[in-house]
Amino acid sequence: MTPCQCNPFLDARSTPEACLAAPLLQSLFTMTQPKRALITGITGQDGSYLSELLLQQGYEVHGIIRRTSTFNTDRIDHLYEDPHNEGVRLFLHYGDLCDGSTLRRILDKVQPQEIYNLGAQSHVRVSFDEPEYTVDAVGVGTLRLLEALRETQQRTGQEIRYYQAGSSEMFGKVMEVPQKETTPFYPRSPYACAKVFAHWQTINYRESYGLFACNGILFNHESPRRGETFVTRKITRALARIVAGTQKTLYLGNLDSKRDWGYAKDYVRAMWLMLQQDEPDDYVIATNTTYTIRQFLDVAFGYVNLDWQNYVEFDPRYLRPAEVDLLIGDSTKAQTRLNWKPSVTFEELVKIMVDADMRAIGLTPPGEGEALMHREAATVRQDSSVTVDVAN
Ligand code: NAP
Ligand code: G4F
Repeated sequence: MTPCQCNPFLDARSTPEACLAAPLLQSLFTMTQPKRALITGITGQDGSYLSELLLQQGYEVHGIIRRTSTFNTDRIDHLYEDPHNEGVRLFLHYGDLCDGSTLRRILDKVQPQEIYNLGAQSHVRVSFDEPEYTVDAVGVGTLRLLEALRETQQRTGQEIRYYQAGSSEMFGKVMEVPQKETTPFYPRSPYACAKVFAHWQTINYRESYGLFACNGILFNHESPRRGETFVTRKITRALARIVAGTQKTLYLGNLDSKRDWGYAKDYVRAMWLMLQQDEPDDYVIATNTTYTIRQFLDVAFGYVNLDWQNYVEFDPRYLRPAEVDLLIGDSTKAQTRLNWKPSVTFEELVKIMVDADMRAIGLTPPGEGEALMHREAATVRQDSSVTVDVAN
């Protein structure tokens, strides 16, 4: 009998029948292995929530982190375990979107089935101060990752699905209200221009090489883990200090721009859903509502019975050379095809953030936001063995 050479799941004594059954055995083996995902930007707001979601789904999660002189893993510390322990499913690798050879090496080693490209210099105002670096990390970084993916997939023959973290900033000086997948882009910052480049590269790789690559066009999404210099978190953090009596004034820029603000946890679910579909596609993820910064201030300060006008002052340093005045999304496509919808309203989001920032500095918050978080955490605990930090 000629021994079977064609499949590692068979040994030399396998019969021809077993050889025919080998593909089935192999796919059964693959099905019982945890899926492997690789996340760039795992230490960011979205990276941390996405890691939680994937671990809850049973994935093995690999994240790329940058070497820094101080620890930058605060948002994922509650998920991290010593890799020497048995059963660990979260692994971190040093790398950078500006370093293509390292990206290739990591892909080669991890061989993920899904990649979520969330890494970015994501601050719009800062992108005017550091345009070259922003475009390198956000734009060219995406291209480096897509190339590494293409090469790895070609070499291994194993499909790698790709998610690109696109932004509503790409709509910029909006050509249509509300904005949907077909609305033309008009980017207004180095960051947004780089995201447009990354968006079209993702489509180009999908169409040229048949990659399963999706663009999420996500509108602003916030949480207690939002970076401290984005306007929502800057407000809720300052408000907590004002209540504590340790801060008197909050300096802000343009209060008239409008944003479609959602809850980050809802948005990472949409990323995952995109990669579970039969076909790759691009989706707007938004709440379909819009509010000014003033309205955010009204709800946040009103929640603790304060009038923001007594505390907020204008500082022109927070203005941008070009502003995006109005963002409001139309996420009908995602709601219809992905069965995705936001679970948290604008008012609820503000309260969640105010409560968390008050609690973080030892105050007792009004509690409506915390009640929402606990309700959600209880649901998650019912179907998961992964520890999730409910206070965050
Ligand atoms: P974030 O909190 O600013 O996190 C950005 C992540 O990217 C961090 O982990 C950061 O690492 C990492 N990073 C920065 N430069 C990098 C580089 N050169 N190489 C590798 N990693 C790098 O952003 P986020 O709010 O979670 O957003 C996630 C993604 O979605 C970003 O691409 C953002 O542009 C996009 N997006 C966000 C929103 C939103 O409203 N949040 C909306 C639309 C699109 P460090 O921790 O070391 O800095
Ligand atoms: O909170 P922001 O800095 O967010 P922005 O510029 O909308 O960008 C965020 O959302 C994008 C999605 O649309 C992401 F792609 C991007 O990565 C980032 O996550 O500013 C929101 C608005 C702006 O109009 C800004 O001019 O708030 C205004 N603003 C007023 N005072 C301020 C301030 N923004 C900041 N960061 N700081 C202020 O003091």
